[in-house]
Amino acid sequence: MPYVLLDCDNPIPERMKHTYVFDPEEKIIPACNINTVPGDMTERGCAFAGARGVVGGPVKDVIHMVHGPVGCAFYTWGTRRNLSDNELHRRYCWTTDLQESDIVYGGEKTLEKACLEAIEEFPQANGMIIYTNCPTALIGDNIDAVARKVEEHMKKPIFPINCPGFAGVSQSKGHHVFNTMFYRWLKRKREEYPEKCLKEDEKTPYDVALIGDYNMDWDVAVINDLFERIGVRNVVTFTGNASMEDLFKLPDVKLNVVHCQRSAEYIAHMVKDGFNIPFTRVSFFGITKTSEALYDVAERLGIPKEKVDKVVEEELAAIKEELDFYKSKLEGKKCMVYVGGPRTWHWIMAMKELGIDYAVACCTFSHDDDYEKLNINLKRAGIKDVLVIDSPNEPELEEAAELYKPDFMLIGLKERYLFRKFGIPTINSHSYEEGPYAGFRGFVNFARDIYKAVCHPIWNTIQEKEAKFEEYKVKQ
Ligand code: CFM
Repeated sequence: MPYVLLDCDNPIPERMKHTYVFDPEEKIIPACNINTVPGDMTERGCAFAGARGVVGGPVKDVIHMVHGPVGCAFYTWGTRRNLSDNELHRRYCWTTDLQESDIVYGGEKTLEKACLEAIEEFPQANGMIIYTNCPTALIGDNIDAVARKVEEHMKKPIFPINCPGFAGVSQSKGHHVFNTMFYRWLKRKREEYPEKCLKEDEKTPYDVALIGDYNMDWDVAVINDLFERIGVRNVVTFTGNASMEDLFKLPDVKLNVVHCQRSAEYIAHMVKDGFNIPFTRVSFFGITKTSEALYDVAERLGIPKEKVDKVVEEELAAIKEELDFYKSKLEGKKCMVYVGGPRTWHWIMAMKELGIDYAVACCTFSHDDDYEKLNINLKRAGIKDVLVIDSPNEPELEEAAELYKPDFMLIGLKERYLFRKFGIPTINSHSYEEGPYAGFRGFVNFARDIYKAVCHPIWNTIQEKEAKFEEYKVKQ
């Protein structure tokens, strides 16, 4: 039986179907993307956070107006380190700061006033995204009507998105809602603003859109550089460092290249159905995956393989020495990974390339297809006995760490202090320590950050202290 019940889950046995030990001979998909069981202190985020913080937030040149109480606006304002080259981006937090009287009498007027004020204050903004959250969705404020009215005044595109926190079981629902609503809106708006679309004579046979990359620490710059060198032009990234105008060009390319296949594959499907543009799924983490991605994109666009050979060769030569050094330090170490979902499998080969054992994989909001990919990639890498936990809570993470004794954890900001107190080095795997981590050169940064965490002398000091303490206890 591959499913396991961790000791801490004795009071909530429902958690057993979320927890399994990977066995390549068995086809296991855990219970996932379902309601959290009462009593399980989940670490999941809300649907609003998925829409505002993950997919919408990186759009760099718009006013992100959060219609609701100020807390949701502030919490999703500065939580991810997605960078851009626009001065407006992430320097300001816009919200209607809803009060009790708005809840009683309706908040539409307050929203309209806030939008008009923001437009006046920030004439450089090239549009607006208006988000609802739980209270404004509950009272039924019509943000679409307000958006239409304000857009007449602003004369720039305004995208209203109704995605309150309670729209789904996790932030993953927010990704989905953003994709769907944005696509439908974009299809209409392209007719209203034809000048923002790519003209026929501006198109090339080598145009792609990178779907589902949010420019963590300039990952997009690394990917764009590789694309350029093999002769591919990235017209727009959905949504890392994207401007509103860039996003209008999403359906004007030859191929969509999907990086994060959880948060953004939805829109790739819709663009395929609506505009007949094919898409391909890739990963840009580690040597194998990045090379495969480049060969795949080149093949689909009719670019000769030799062109990619040359770039891969150059890149490998450039990173070899440094990478060999980190590998020599990290070989045989054991890792535990806890991220949203896709990166658990994006990083399997990357860890293998560094000689690291992959021991535990935890996902906050994965769906069936993510677990399928996790299992396929583990199998392909010849790894077994990996403990997998869907939407883990803190006691489960602690127990997993206790059982598997990882040498380090690829984990987020919320959990890292706890595990550091346990003496386990951690690397910020969401917005990175010092990225970019994508592509060949990014992989060296990733390896360096793991090395810096794992081989830091502080851990010896702790071990010495612990040994002394043990000695002391024996003497007592
Ligand atoms: Fe996609 Fe992401 Fe991820 Fe994600 Fe995220 Fe993220 Fe993630 Mo943190 S979009 S699903 S909601 S790859 S912020 S850049 S690292 S949990 S595995």
